[in-house]
Amino acid sequence: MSYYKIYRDGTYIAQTTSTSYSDTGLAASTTHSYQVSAVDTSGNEGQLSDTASATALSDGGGGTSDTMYVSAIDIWVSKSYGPFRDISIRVTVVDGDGLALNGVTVYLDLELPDGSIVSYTGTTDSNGEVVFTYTKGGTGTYTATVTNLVLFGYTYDASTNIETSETLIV
Ligand SMILES: [Ca+2]
Repeated sequence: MSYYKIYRDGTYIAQTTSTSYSDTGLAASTTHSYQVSAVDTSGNEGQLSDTASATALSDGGGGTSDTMYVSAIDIWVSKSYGPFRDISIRVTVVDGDGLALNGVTVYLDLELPDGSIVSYTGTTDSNGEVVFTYTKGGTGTYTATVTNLVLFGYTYDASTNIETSETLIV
């Protein structure tokens, strides 16, 4: 095997030696069918694969406004009762233009004083914020770390995070 030929809607568009391919420059929200064939080192092309279909991103994708990142993590004691503490964590997510992003699924790990991890998943509101609360905690060190952000049409660019984790000593 030497390379692959890629067909969109029955028309040859590209060749690649990679096992993955990203198509660009498509009209927003259009659906296309794709097939591949393998070409051997003698130039003989094999049979076309079964058809796979894909839909272009609604906004075309790829621009700087289609990225998102964590603009803030805040962690505090939201309640004290006897030996117990409730620990709250607020995560704020913005898009590439710095505007609050609604509907982002936020994945967060909270490391407890005993070193164990509690994982949370939540969705941001219209202020780009989601609050998680760990109840009946003891004293010690709590560290909250955002592990992923997911929203259709957006790419999580962790390299632009203002904060990725925050620690509170209770
Ligand atoms: Ca902070």
